[in-house]
Amino acid sequence: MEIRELKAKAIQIRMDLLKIIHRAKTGHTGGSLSNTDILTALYYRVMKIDPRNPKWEERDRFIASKGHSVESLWCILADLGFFPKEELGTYSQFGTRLIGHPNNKVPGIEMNTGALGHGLAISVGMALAAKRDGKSYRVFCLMGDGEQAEGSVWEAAMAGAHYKLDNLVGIIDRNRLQISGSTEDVMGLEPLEEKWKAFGWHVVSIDGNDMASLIEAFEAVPEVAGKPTLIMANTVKGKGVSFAENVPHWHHHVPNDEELEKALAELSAALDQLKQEEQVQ
Ligand SMILES: Cc1ncc(C[n+]2csc(CCOP(=O)(O)OP(=O)(O)O)c2C)c(N)n1
Ligand SMILES: [Mg+2]
Repeated sequence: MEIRELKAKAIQIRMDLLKIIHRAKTGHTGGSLSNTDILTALYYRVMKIDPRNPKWEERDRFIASKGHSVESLWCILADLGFFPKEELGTYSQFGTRLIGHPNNKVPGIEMNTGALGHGLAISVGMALAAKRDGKSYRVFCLMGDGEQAEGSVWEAAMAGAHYKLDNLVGIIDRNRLQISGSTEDVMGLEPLEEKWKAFGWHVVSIDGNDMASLIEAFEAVPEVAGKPTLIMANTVKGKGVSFAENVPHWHHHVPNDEELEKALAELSAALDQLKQEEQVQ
């Protein structure tokens, strides 16, 4: 997909995820909106995947370490045909596969995640397995910035550099908020990029809601042979919905009827704007 198509797709995914959260009356709205552009870039352009063959051995792997923001992922997997789109209506209902965190009973999900701090260690193992098996697949692991307070992240970071895993890409959704407020108030992280560099990673810092920057950063991997890459994706929590942006309680606030209507109107206006820009070009 081209950049303009990816931008439109990300808006569509934001609309879909708001609808499923509203219907289920539960979800992690802010973090799903902040990582939508990252996931859209990966799933519609960067990763080698085959929705008709989810267990294809050569596939790139994605680990959603910040598993709570699963709604954008469910909407993307459904849109790509990993499972029927109608199933999205069962999200968080009794007996569904589409629960509030990634569940490996769903095609396209590699690993059950949701307890923060585990995804990177799993990703290190997968990337090491690829090297040892002589395979060319890459492993992409999306972490939260609040998640960086977990010590296990740093053990995995050390191992990733030790084993020279240049097929491993860590992405931090650096939206500067976690569940209870600013990351810097809850557990100061800065200087975060320097910490990753000190742990032996190649660090790239970008606007994580800008599609062109995401594609450029992902397509440059591996920029440094023998080093894992860390993409610091500077994002806005709640991105795309003006009244949710940077508002801590939208971490798991569920839009009411009025908020949903307003949010969908804003997003469809953004879609119209994109179309107009295309016509001008
Ligand atoms: C081990 C663990 N402790 C606590 C939680 C509860 N929890 C869910 S989301 C969250 C905040 C995560 O913040 P961040 O990583 O910044 O994610 P984002 O801002 O992208 O939503 C917490 C503490 C959890 N899922 N796992
Ligand atoms: Mg955060």
